[in-house]
Amino acid sequence: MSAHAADIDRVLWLVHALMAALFVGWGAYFVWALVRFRASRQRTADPAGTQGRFSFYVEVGVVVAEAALLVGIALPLWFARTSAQPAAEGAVVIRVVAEQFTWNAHYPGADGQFGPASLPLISPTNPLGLDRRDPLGRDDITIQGQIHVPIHRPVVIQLSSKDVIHSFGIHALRVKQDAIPGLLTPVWFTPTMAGTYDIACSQLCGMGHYRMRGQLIVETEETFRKFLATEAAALK
Ligand SMILES: [Cu+2]
Repeated sequence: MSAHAADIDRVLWLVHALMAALFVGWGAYFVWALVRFRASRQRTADPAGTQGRFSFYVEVGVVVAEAALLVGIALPLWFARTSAQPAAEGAVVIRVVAEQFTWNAHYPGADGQFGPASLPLISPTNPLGLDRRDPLGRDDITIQGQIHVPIHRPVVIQLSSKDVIHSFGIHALRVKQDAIPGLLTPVWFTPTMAGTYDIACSQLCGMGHYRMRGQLIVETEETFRKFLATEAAALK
């Protein structure tokens, strides 16, 4: 559903395979220890077997293996994912502001620049406090509960929150990022399949958390342009 989804799935698979191996291995060892050291076979504890260096080497081996997983696989993947923000040209840049209990999408409009927003301007009809008198804000498009994006183009979302910590989760696209008040956090993805996907808040954020849903609508470039044109026309 998104360009990076297969990589995330591969890592999830690896983590599960490793956990399964550990679970089976430790479970087997546990059963073996129960049988081997049962009371009828050996009444009193005998520390002789624990005095060698074997367990020390095993522990060093475990530390080295885990460090290798972290430094060799996890960190490079994380840096590759978080440092590769697509250039603004060619990408669709959208501000998404979370609030209890909905998602606000803010498109920069024809000028490609976001208008300023301020707290005193926030009202039921202007949930983002967008300054419509400012030349940059006049053509901006805001929409609640839905985010429209074109297919096969990188989407960069500047994520923030109006009230508490929320989390922007689109499970079908393997996207998840916390939305934190006072911070602008970028998150990006390239949708590869048209359709409507659930946006689910993935941090417990209050009584209405369960209904904090939104829709991500992935559509053709043409339909996306039509959507922007219709919204722009409605502003006049
Ligand atoms: Cu939430």
